[in-house]
This record gives sequence, structure tokens and C-alpha cells, in this order.
Amino acid sequence: MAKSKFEYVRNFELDDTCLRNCYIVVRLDGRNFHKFSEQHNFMKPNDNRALGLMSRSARSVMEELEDITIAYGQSDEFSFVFKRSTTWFKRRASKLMTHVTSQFSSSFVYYWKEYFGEQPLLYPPSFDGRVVLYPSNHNLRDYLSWRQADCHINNLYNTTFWTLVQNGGLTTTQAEERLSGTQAADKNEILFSEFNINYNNESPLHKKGTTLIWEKVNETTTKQIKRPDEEETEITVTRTRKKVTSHSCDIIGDQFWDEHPDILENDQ
Ligand code: DGT
Ligand code: MG
Ligand code: MG
Ligand code: MG
Ligand code: MG
Repeated sequence: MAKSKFEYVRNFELDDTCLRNCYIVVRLDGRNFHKFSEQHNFMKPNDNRALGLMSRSARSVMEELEDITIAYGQSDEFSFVFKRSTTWFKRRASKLMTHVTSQFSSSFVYYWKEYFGEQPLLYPPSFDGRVVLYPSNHNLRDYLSWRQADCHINNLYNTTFWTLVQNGGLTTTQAEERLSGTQAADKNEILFSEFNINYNNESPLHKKGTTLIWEKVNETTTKQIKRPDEEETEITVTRTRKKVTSHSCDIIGDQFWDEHPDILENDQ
């Protein structure tokens, strides 16, 4: 087809190809979820319906898009890691980021009712997205460690804060003052000595967030077969399938990475 005289406008498009060999991380974060969580009556400090819906939406991103090897989520955010050798969408940052964010947002709305039941969705939520490149396994692991450390710090604060308010009868202002300048050890101590709560026994989902990876799982199904001149018989078929699995474990230490050596590609 002949080119029109307007064709030159294509040259105004920016080249946003991601640098080769780098892991491409897309992180998305709920827009103004402070308000969204209030308006939709999220439980404080953690709402398992909201966390479940975030994970379900992230799984949909991994299943529908290519080459995401691991995703990590907490609060209103999720990070998706594309394998460093991906050529999906020619590594164009805007394509990768917008596909992740829109697949996630539409899934969040699509699956809302499965998680929130009678609580209606009052307005269309949205998520921002950004792309960050990490050139080494070390940097990528530090990135994920940073997000998980953030989860821990916020959860310890929020757990102590809401315990002071909900069980200790403090106002939110008083709880804020009480926690001002405290270290992690002080918060653990408040929970333990005043409320008999051992933070270590709190839910792993809340302390560690959610890690999604691809794993091979055996699926057993039964099939009825009928050969000519024979009775119908039932056989069991075991197939190995790759599935997205969810983990609320430590990803800062080596154990997780030793147990799942396929997630990272070798540094060259
Ligand atoms: P942004 O991201 O700049 O548009 O603004 P926000 O308001 O989304 O701020 P952000 O992302 O730093 O903080 C997340 C907010 O979402 C924070 O106000 C707490 C709320 N949130 C997230 N998960 C939960 C939950 O499980 N329960 C409750 N009650 N609130 C949650
Ligand atoms: Mg933010
Ligand atoms: Mg947010
Ligand atoms: Mg956030
Ligand atoms: Mg098109």
C-alpha cells in the first residue's frame, strides 16, 4: 500500500525499547486507595477480600501476558517481573506497562463480586504503572526485598496502630503519638506486653505479602473409556501442567531462591 503524506508523523513516536539483558519490572499501585479503601469498607489494617482480589487480578496478568516469571504484591501494589530475555512487544516499555496495568484493572473489576459479594463497587478504580530495569540478579533480588521489607514495616506499624485503637481504646491521634519515634522492637513489645499478641504469629499473608510464580503441578483426572466389545472402564490420567502458585513466604533470604532456581536467569 502506498504511503500517505501523513506517514511522517510516526517519526514523532519515542523509542522506549528496554535495555537488553535487564529484568523488566512493572509495578502498579492503586490510585488514591486511601479513599477507595474507606469507601468500600476495607477491614483495618488488612482486608483479606482486597488482598485476594489483588492476587486474583495479578494471576490473570500472568496467565494472559507472556514471560512474567514472578510477581510480588502487598497493600494496593503489585510488581511483575518479565524475564530478562523477553522479546515480548519488542521490549517496548509503554506496551508492557499499559498491558499489565489495563489487564490488572479490568480483572480487578471483573472479579470484584467474587471477593466482595454484597459490597458494591462504587466507582471505577484505577492503577498507575511504572517500568524499572534491573541489570543483575542481585539488583532484582534487592528490589523484591525492598518491597517485602516495606510490607513488613507497614504491617507492623498498622497492626500495632489498629490494636491500640481497636483493643486499647486510644483515638487515632493518641495511637499516632504513642507510636511516634518507636522502633520495631518497641512495637513488638507493645503488642506482646499490653495485648498478648505475638507478632510472629500474625498471618504470613499480612507479614510477607503475596508472591506468585509458575510451578509444575500434577493434575489427576478420571476419564471414562469404552473400547468396542468391552465394558466401559474408568482410567486416571495424570498430566503435568504449569500453574500460577501463590506463596506468602520470605523472599529476602536465599531459601526461596534455592528452592525455585528457574525464576532467575544467569547473569552473563
Ligand atoms: P496514591 O497511590 O498516591 O494514589 O495514594 P494511595 O492513597 O493509594 O496511597 P498508597 O498507595 O501509598 O497507600 C495505600 C492505601 O491503601 C493506604 O491508605 C492504605 C490502603 N489500603 C491498602 N490495603 C488495605 C487494606 O487491606 N485495608 C485497609 N483498610 N486499607 C488498605
Ligand atoms: Mg503511591
Ligand atoms: Mg496507592
Ligand atoms: Mg501503595
Ligand atoms: Mg491495535
